[in-house]
Amino acid sequence: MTSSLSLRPITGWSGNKDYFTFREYDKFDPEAVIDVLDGKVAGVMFRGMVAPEVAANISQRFWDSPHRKVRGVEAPGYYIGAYTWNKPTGQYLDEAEEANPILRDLLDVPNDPMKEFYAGLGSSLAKRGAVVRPAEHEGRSAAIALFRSWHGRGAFALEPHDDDSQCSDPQMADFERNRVFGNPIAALNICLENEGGGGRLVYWNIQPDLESKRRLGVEYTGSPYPHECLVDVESKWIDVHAGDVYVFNGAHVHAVEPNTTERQTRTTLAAMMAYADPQNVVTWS
Ligand SMILES: O=C(O)CCC(=O)C(=O)O
Repeated sequence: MTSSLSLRPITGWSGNKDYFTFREYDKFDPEAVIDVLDGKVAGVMFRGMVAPEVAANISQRFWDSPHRKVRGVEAPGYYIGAYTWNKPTGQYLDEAEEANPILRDLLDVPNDPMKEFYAGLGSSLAKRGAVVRPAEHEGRSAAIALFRSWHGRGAFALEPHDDDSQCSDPQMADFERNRVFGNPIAALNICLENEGGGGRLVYWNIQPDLESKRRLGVEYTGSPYPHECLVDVESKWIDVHAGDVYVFNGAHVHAVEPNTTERQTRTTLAAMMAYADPQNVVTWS
């Protein structure tokens, strides 16, 4: 049962108006992604970065795949890939090892947007003496991506959550990702389909502090934050269309708005990344 104590407003860090914005671009600019990694801006949106036929081709491959799985109550929907949330390192890496060949096969298409994204980001980081690569542990690697289609039927298709709490999960203390904790978490999302209305990203101007996370029991999971705790927090509702690629600081509480009808589907291809040290941006899913 939720106590009135846990429903107190969330406290934490909020950015000023120069920071708390989603900068819009009409083509990919990897330097803008580095601004998110550096914590200079909350989010960046590359409108129409993926051509409609490429997005449609990849989303069709997702829906047709025999490897598509159902995800449970914490984030209802369908997915292909592996996710780190609330599990030990060994389990995640086993799942990543199984998922990576499937993901490579699904993305073996002309103009793979992940390849384009990492090639651009890699070149920009190289000028700073840094690389982007999957997080590792004892010679094993993180999953390269995660396909998802959220289908929560409540106030949100995906409940309000943050992406940085899980980086301090003791179950994964030995995983290289643990080194990113405290740095901005850049959440990469490539929208493959979102026909009709709804499906916006809801993004609150708060990075919850440890006291709030502990009070709500989300210190290591970052999920879910009760809606009641967020009503007074500034928010942005970001329109998302097929072909858009967006990157935002996942340490802020965020959620996904439901589509307007149950038959609509909103499918994205995602990964997360952050500096483990000044020379290494590591990725995971
Ligand atoms: O689909 C989106 O726009 C955001 C997804 C998200 O919040 C997540 O995967 O943590």
